[in-house]
Amino acid sequence: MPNADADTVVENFSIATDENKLSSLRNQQVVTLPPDCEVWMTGDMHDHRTNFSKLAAAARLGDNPHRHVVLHELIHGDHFDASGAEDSWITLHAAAELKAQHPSQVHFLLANHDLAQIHGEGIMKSGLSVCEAFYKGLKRDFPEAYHKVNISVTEFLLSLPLAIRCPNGLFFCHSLPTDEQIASFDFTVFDRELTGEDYKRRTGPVYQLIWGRNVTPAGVDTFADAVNARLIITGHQPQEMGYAVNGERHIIMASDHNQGVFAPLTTSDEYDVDAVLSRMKKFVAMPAA
Ligand SMILES: [Mn+2]
Repeated sequence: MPNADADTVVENFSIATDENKLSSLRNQQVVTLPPDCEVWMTGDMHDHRTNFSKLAAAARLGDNPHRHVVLHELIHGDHFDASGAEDSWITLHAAAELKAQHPSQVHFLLANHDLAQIHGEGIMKSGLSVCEAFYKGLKRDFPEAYHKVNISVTEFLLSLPLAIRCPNGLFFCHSLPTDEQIASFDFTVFDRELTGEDYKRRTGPVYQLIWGRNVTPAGVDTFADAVNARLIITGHQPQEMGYAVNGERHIIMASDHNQGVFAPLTTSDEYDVDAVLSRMKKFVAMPAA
């Protein structure tokens, strides 16, 4: 059982939600980081508690006020009990708590698992709904306060921005639409309020952005030019070796296993793909937190 009571959990999610929405770095669905800062980019975390702890400990955000950390797809991992309850709310809450403690330094990206959890359906694993398993974990751990905890989780997930930009042209988002979708993609999605239509399966630009797979380097070029990005870093597609290079302007990262990586970068240095790769660190090589 986690060492947190329902009121504390709800309070941390609520603070993190407000900080996500009200950040002075945020304009509509995009957070723009300041120049001359560090930014530690990660890939999907999927409740990998060791990697999350290592990252949070190594970042020492309190001692490094110019260091930013980007997190995404924290939920839906491998911690199931015998009844099928899954408690990745623990890592999501740890991240929300980190945001509450260092609001201007911790940033999130909306991911497809978040959207599935908001809707309560949409992703199956071994024939079981991972969203149902997540609910079961909340019900097991907060039998009295389940509804209010669940609402605070949903509101937190809904408050996550779609993208993060840096002054040096780095652009971070969870994934990219397919080539076919990019041809008619609604790029205004980054710069306006969202509606239900934006989240709609297949046709909504939010859905396309966070569910898309297998974009080609040509598609990346079109997308990157449209958002005025030099280099795009995403997660979403699993990477056994921790990362993959997709042409000259796109790197895919994973942070959800031992060989997973993170990339300590800056918001002002100019990077090409090789320069980012040379900065990457594997979680397995980091000291235990
Ligand atoms: Mn994903």
